[in-house]
Amino acid sequence: MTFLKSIDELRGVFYNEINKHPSIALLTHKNPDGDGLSTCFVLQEILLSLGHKSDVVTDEPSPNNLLFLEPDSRVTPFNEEMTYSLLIVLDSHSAKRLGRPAMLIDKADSVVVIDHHQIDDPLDGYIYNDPDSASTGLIIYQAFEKEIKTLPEPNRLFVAEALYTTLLNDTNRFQNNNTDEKVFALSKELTKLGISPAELSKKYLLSYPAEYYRFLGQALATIKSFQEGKIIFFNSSVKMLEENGLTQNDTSKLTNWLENAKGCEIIVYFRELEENAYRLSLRSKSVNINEVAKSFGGGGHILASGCVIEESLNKAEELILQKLLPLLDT
Ligand SMILES: [Mn+2]
Repeated sequence: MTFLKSIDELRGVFYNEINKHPSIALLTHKNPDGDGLSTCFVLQEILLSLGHKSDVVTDEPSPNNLLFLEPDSRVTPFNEEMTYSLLIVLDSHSAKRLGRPAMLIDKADSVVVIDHHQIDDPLDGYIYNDPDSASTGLIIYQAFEKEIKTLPEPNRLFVAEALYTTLLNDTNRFQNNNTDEKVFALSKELTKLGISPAELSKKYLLSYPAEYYRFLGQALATIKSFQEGKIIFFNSSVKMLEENGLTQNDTSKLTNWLENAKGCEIIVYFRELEENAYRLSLRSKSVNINEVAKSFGGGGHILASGCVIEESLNKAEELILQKLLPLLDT
């Protein structure tokens, strides 16, 4: 693999690769979100304006809170027969996070990765990774500002809205610690391009069906707190999803609802995938929980990570609590 050290290097590789390969697919991680999927759409628009057709390949339904970006008209569902010579992977750098579309890697001639997660088990390809960027969308704007500004309307407005969505998503609407000067600078640029921040914030937050809120209530009703509320655990079951007509896709971002819980340092959401298998979302205000996720084969960011544990809920909670308690002592 080759680590690209600057935006100029990334641009050089990008232009070289897109001109060399006859077919291009854009991929993001499993449980596509408002950063990964939105940046795929942005890059698809940029590529199109440069005369290159590309497919955004996903293997899952798009999340409800992105419906305003009309994802169904933009994605190509994965199938095992498909093949592309160039893959551009966004908001992820590891094959194990890509789900079934990872099968495209071996068939491809070249892979370019643009990401901002802590490096762990990277793909073989060109990698541009900037953990100091709050979203992958921020990197894309940095790299392709010129191309974005010269897009025709209404494509430019769509791209600006999608980029703002990456900020809403990855800063948890400007509440996470990664909300910095660069986030506001990009917000300003996007506002100048014509987005309505208030409208987008509402669309992104309020597009849930009533059943979602009932599910949320059920999940929040499982809250357990430890160490005087410094650690909060909660969970959801497959049954809760089924009785509300929802899918695993609807479990993303649930930790957001608890992020301002008074005195809370660490939140862990245990979502049941199947019997005795839980996917965990770990969120922290200050301590590094990426190491905890990594010790269970997962990863992510210093303050926001995830992993899967194949145990009963009780056992999974016990295992995690053992790892978390020493972190709060220091
Ligand atoms: Mn991201």
